[in-house]
Amino acid sequence: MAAPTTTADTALRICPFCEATCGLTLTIDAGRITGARGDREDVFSAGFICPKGASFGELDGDPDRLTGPLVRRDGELVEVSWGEAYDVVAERLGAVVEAHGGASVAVYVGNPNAHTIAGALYVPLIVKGLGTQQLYSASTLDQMPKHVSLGLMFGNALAFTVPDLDRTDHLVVIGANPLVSNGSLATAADFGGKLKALRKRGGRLVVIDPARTRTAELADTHIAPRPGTDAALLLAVVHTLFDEDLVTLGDLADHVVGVDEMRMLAADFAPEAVEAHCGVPAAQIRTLARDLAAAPSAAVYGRIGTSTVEFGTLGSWLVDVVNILTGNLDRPGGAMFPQSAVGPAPRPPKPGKGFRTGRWRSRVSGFPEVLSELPTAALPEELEAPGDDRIRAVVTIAGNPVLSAPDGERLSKALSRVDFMLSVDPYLNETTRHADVILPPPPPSRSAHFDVALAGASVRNNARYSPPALPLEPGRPDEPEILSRIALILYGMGPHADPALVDEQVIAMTLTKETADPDSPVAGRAVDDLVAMLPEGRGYERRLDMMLRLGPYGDAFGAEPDGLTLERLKAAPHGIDLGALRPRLTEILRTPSGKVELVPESLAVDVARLRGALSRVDDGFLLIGRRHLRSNNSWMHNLPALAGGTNRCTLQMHPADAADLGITDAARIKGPGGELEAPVELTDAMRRGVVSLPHGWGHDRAGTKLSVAAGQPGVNVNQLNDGTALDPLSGTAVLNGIPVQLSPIP
Ligand SMILES: Nc1nc2c(c(=O)[nH]1)N[C@H]1C(S)=C(S)[C@@H](COP(=O)(O)OP(=O)(O)OC[C@H]3O[C@@H](n4cnc5c(=O)[nH]c(N)nc54)[C@H](O)[C@@H]3O)O[C@H]1N2
Ligand SMILES: Nc1nc2c(c(=O)[nH]1)N[C@H]1C(S)=C(S)[C@@H](COP(=O)(O)OP(=O)(O)OC[C@H]3O[C@@H](n4cnc5c(=O)[nH]c(N)nc54)[C@H](O)[C@@H]3O)O[C@H]1N2
Ligand code: SF4
Ligand SMILES: [Mo]
Repeated sequence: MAAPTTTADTALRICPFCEATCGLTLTIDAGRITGARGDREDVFSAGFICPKGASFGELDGDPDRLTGPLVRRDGELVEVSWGEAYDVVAERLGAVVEAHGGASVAVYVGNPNAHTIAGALYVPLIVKGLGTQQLYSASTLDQMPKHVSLGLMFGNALAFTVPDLDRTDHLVVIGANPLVSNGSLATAADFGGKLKALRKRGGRLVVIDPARTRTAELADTHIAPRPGTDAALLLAVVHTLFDEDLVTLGDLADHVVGVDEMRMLAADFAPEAVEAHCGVPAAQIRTLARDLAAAPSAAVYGRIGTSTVEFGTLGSWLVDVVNILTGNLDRPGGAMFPQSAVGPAPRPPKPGKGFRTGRWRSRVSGFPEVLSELPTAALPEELEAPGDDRIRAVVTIAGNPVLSAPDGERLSKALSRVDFMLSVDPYLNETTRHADVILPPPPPSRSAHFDVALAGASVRNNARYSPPALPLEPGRPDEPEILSRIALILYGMGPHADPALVDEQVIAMTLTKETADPDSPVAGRAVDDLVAMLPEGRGYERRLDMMLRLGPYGDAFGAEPDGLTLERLKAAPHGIDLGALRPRLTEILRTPSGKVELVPESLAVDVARLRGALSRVDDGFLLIGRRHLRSNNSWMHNLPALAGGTNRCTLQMHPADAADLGITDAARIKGPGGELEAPVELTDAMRRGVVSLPHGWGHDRAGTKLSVAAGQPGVNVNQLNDGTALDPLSGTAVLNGIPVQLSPIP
């Protein structure tokens, strides 16, 4: 018997597959990832892992992952060398930009960009390089309402209010299912364990969800409202707090304006006035308010079910209004502001410019820009619309909007007609099959990792860095290099220029600005001296080091000798714990008044729209979504270990509803955008009148390379949605609470 030629090895790697950011220990054998387990010494996740993380090796080594670039020749996508692929991008994207300007290029940015260094540090440079106002992302299918409400209330659209899970006495989860999603905009490994610990220390958990989810099963109280009614429900909680004299601002009193306006705004939202609309008894709403007010500390936490709905911005806002009126914002056990190690160092309090939307508008429907983005639900119409200022080319980076966004068929057709489409994506899937060039990043084992985007949403401050677990294959670029080369093309330097130039330019610009800012930790210092202190090596490492050193825990380039640098972080492979969340409202506030604006004007105006909806009590059946522990939006159905079993694309409905309609095994579902047929799963966990179908399925299209997913394609729920229903303040698509008609399939 031949002796083994290699020995098994291990490497630490933060998992990039959801917001929990668990530290994993990967097993490596013969240059492949053969296993993954939770890293017990990780300062943040302490050994937690879920089925997706455990499948790291399978995902990393999926034979359907693209190993090299594809370029369309005579209608067919063929493999070419990296050099050739970049040349095609330079020529074709360059031609579009030269003839029509970067503004004629639309960019779609998908969810995994929130989980990669490349997404955080390089995607913005491409958007800037184009100078386009045609920016679309998964945010308008997700959390944009929260950005808007945070922007309006605090003057800071990125300052997430996160429940202090480890210390709260009373948690209200509305429209989230963290036992399955593993938490979102509340970065916590082992969310379920934290909820169990809350109950064990005598705290209470309330879950508000039309479905009795796994999270609801764990709760003391489960409230099951009609979908789409969270804003009315929360406004009735606000009403009750005023009505029963339960408002206690505590330490917030000096920092909040608009309390009286809030009282008036909530005046006609008594629990008794909304109970029919919400489908929740008034007494239950009053109890919800009283318990929140009585708890020593409490936090309301809302997510997808509160966000991707008709009144998404109002609901997201009211979550924090309740946190404020019960005195729970910015205090331990309440809703707090995390402090990212790569965020800016705190500056002295000062009034800001506030938050504005609508600096430009979409061409067809006139939707306002929000955080420089237009609604993804409007992308099909924007692509179809003729005119000299029409979209000529599309770039997608880590996104699959054909399945994730409303009316993918229409989007699919429109994408097939643009002059040029470039996708940066490891898979040939429902969206990228339309591309003229696909540039695949290497598998995650060969990328470095730092959670730039998620560190600002963590329930405990921490910093962790994983270098690549395996080296890049010879000749294969990593994603920072791929995106840098696209940026170089847009800067007019050509794709073969040194990608380090991109990073050096960012570094020079950032340090020039910082050294000129009297409130910066490096105020007045010489840029060259600071640049000389950055480590040799890859540009992203130099940039991360710069960000850490300028950040709130940083060494300020030597001025704080014990402070954080990338080198120090690398010396702590299980991460550095930076402590529990601490109050920091005054650092956050950048409203013109310098106070929390409890009732921003545009929100007060939108309450009138909500008032108009209260008379709606019975829309027939309403469709909502759901996630599965072994899913990740549209892109993990190709792994045998994750797809199949209970992770299937079924319509869940209450047995009594099914009996009424004569539905047994399968149903036809008709929505505003189309019709589908799906197998039915009967469960009394669904509220009567509500059905649920997961998203990310519908892998039955020609021209993709998803051999496992194609075997069990499921149907695309978003085909039921025509995309016309939007939350107007944020441009976010309504993905929950869609009216549908159901009929049996004989
Ligand atoms: N396993 C797994 N994990 C994931 C993902 C995945 O696909 N699979 N996706 C990741 C992503 S991109 C995100 S954004 C997060 C999302 O994280 P979560 O928001 O926690 O995930 P969901 O499971 O969508 O939970 C939304 C809940 O809202 C409920 N709901 C629907 N409509 C309403 C309503 O009108 N009111 C109320 N109160 N509830 C409603 C649904 O029944 C559902 O239980 O999950 C992330 N994690
Ligand atoms: N009906 C309904 N629709 C929904 C939702 C819902 O709850 N209900 N949820 C919405 C939410 S919250 C979200 S976030 C969106 C997600 O919307 P998208 O981000 O558009 O969709 P994903 O399925 O996450 O697609 C991710 C893409 O990134 C690629 N990818 C994976 N890793 C990498 C990487 O490291 N680099 C690059 N370049 N590419 C990579 C994958 O191959 C895939 O093509 O879907 C939304 N759609
Ligand atoms: S919970 Fe999220 S971060 Fe943790 S192992 Fe699972 S997918 Fe990875
Ligand atoms: Mo998301």
